[in-house]
Amino acid sequence: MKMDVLLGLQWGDEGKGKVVDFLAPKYNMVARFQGGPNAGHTLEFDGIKHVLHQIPSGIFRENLKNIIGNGVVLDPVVLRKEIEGLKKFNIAFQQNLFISKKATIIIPTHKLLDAAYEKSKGDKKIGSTLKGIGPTYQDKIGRVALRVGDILSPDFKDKYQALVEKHKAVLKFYDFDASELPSLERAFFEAIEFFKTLNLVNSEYDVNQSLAAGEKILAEGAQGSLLDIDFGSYPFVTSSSTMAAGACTGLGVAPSAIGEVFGIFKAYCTRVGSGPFPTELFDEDGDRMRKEGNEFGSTTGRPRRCGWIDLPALKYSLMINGVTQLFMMKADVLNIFDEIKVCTHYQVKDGEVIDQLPFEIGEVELEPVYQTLKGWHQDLSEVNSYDEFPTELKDYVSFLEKELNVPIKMVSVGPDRKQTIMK
Ligand code: 2SA
Ligand code: MG
Repeated sequence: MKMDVLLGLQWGDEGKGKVVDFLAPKYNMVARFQGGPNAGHTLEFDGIKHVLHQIPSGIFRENLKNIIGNGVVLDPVVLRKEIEGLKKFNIAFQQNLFISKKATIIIPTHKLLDAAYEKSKGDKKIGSTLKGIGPTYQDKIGRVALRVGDILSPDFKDKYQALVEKHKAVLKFYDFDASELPSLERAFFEAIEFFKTLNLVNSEYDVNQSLAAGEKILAEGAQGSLLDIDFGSYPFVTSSSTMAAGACTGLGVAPSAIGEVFGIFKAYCTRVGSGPFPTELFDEDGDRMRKEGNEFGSTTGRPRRCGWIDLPALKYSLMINGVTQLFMMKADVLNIFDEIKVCTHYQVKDGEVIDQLPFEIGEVELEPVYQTLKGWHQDLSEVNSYDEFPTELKDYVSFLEKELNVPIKMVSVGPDRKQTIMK
């Protein structure tokens, strides 16, 4: 069997959680391969809205294993809170949740460092979620990080202390107030004890054995391709590999074992945090999108920047990920518009018209070149099948499919599980 990969094609918040939850019954296992508590995956069913940060979005389905892979950075305090918050739903964590011993641990000073680095950057800040993601991956690559398996070792506290001393020196360099640390450490060590009660495994074996046994796995991406550490708008990116290839390194699965690559995109664009966003709207249309789409960060509550769909950026994501199927989310948010704009090219200021993302995307001024389509101006909440879609929405879907050259298999018309229309 092959492992399918599900990814966001924009700057995160495309609606990945909803799609994983929707597809989950077809799978035996859902696995997270990168990112950490900076993710906020929203799922809605039976009138309840759930936001997951570190736990894979397959957790609400019975008889489905959920894996947190080696590529993830994990905050034990957040994980504990998340698991305790889900207790009332009678989820069988002992049977259904498995954590890689090779996943990296976020310790309290990583969060302080995240804040110190951001502060030192002034108005050039990344707009990090301040969850400690960057500093933790930095330590992983620097070969000094603590991994989940380390918590079982008798010298865990010594290893921890050695790392904290280094961090303290850096915090001092940045003249950063670390007086919060003792209380953060108390919560951290309590969470570590809780952590020891969970299934800590060599998940690369679980994943590969499951594939060998003919089971189906869905790898669940977090953030989006345009935030990828290599291909995103560096330095305004997250610190992990958010692309399809990241699922191989983040789980220990061979590239030849990848099956479908599901690309999730919004019918428009949003971005939270700093960095280039060519189609960003600063006018009333942008405000209407934010309001209609409830575009506020599910982890930090920050208002998201909004704009029209960006085809050069989407095509780039399709290229680096080898996407085989597209899922379009939040089509209903565009119900309110008379006209729908699609950015097909960029006009470089005092330069040529291009359809590729330039290396200097952060420095050159790009004016989007739009093609305008007619809006459908119709409520979609009662629509049950693709045939019932208004013509203008069908035209929008066909236009995108033609441009992107990948089939759009599903269109989401609302937050609920049921508001998912297959094509
Ligand atoms: P970080 O914290 O180091 O990963 O931040 C680096 C950049 O990556 C962006 N980023 C995100 N963008 C969209 N959604 C994310 N998750 C949360 C959500 C965001 C929230 O799902 O709603 O609640 O604010 C996410 N995580 C990281 C971040 O904005 C920086 O630009
Ligand atoms: Mg999100």
